Amino acid sequence: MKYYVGIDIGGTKINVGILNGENELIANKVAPIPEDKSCHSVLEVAADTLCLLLEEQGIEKRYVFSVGIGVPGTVSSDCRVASFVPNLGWRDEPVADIFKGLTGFPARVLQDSRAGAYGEYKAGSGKGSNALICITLGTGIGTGLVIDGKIYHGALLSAGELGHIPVAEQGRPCGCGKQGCLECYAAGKGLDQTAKEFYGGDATARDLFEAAEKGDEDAHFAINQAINMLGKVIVSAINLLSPDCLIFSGGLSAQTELYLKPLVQYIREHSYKTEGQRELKIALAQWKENAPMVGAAIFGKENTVGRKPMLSASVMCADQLNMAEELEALTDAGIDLFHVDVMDGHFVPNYMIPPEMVKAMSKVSKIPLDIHLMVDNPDMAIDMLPLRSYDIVTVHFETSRHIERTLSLIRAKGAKVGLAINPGTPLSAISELVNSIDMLLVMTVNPGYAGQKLVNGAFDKIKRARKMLDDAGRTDVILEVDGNCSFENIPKMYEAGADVFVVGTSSVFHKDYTYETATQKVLDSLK
Ligand code: S6P
Ligand code: MG
Repeated sequence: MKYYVGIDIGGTKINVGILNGENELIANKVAPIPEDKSCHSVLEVAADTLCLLLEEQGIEKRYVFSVGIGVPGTVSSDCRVASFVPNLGWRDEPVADIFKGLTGFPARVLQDSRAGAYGEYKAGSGKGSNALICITLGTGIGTGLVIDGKIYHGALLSAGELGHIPVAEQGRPCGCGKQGCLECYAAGKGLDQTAKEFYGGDATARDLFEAAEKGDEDAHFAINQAINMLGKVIVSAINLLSPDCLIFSGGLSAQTELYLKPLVQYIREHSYKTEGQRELKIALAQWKENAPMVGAAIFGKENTVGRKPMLSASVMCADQLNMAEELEALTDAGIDLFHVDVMDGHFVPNYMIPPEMVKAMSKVSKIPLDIHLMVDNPDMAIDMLPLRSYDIVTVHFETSRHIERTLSLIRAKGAKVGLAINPGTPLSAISELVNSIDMLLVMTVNPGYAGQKLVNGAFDKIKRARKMLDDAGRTDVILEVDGNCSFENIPKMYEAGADVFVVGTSSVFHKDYTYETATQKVLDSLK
């Protein structure tokens, strides 16, 4: 089971929600924006709220596939940095990286109104449309566009700023630095201002609507003026884009009789139409105030390459005389990594794959090498290995007196850092090292030979290993299992929390199957 998290960061509150694979909202939780509005503090609250929500729902962290974060401002094109969030005073904040640091979850960032539009397009009132405009009428005016199934950001990334179209010469000053912007008249803050001008003091838009309801002509007139301004701008957008769906959300859209209905009427009367043209669908947001959170979750899900099971083919089980052909056949079968066992006859009672052979393998294949060092002098072996940035070198905890130093030698050579433990080594022995590794290898047989039986308690140890990593906030560390990864055991190991399976004689090299059919059989069992 996988879950997808959506977080909507607003001006005053943070809405955190969890979706399942069917884009159904399982639960959400709202927290106030802290007094200190710095990016780190706000994300800390978001992270804590998420942890609490996961706990309440009994969802383990490892089942969280992705996180999408909606922010009220401009976002960089790589969806990681909030470039400008005026209401919170953020500039160039690496939101995705900060959140990953706090929780370990991979995150993607998106402007909130675009997130709202995407949520409605994917799972709400806009489902099935080809071009959608979603307008949030709140304190300001937020606009999200989805065109041909894609969020439209604009070449300069600022598409959809309808709220900042000028509607009055030398008009009211706007937070954007200009004057006379639409949202200074037709959104919540604009109507608040109008109410103040009418009634003075603390009057708000609510007073204006109440007066209009009671028949006050001036209030009515002022509201209709606002509607006309907004209507004109929306008609321009419709005439420019020819959408088939227009969605409204936000507090003001709940003013049905006095605001929304006359606005829709204005739009229908004034937008350009050809004869026989399909009717533009105009609807309220199905997800209401949850739309940006839901949209962010779906966006995160679609833009995250999350944890997926990977197969690492143990090349000591291949035909040693035809290694190049074997590597090719395994690649064609869909193997993700080549597991290379290096044994010195000391740490384990066997000899295997020397550095020269590793070098030859990395020359003929682009697939990452997953080098499993079972040697008494790992520092020397690391020094001899030819390594690429995407190769992983794994050292046994039991083989180094200064294990942290050994791990840093791998890091210094630019490769990924793995740490292995024998069946007899407790997880507590490596708890200090979780922040120094990219992969943890839990041995499910005693190292040395292929074709052995699983040791007792293997599944439980995998579970505890995953929990230890999750608890340390290292949900990104890959968990590998090695030894008797059979057709039968792999799904159970996956369920227990392993990501990478060293496949040997008990699955991919099983004598009754070709590499291709065996690989497929394993992958099918993990669907
Ligand atoms: C064993 C070695 C392993 C084996 C693998 C074989 O010391 O580290 O990588 O090659 O476990 O798999 P199987 O399916 O034969 O147990
Ligand atoms: Mg191995």
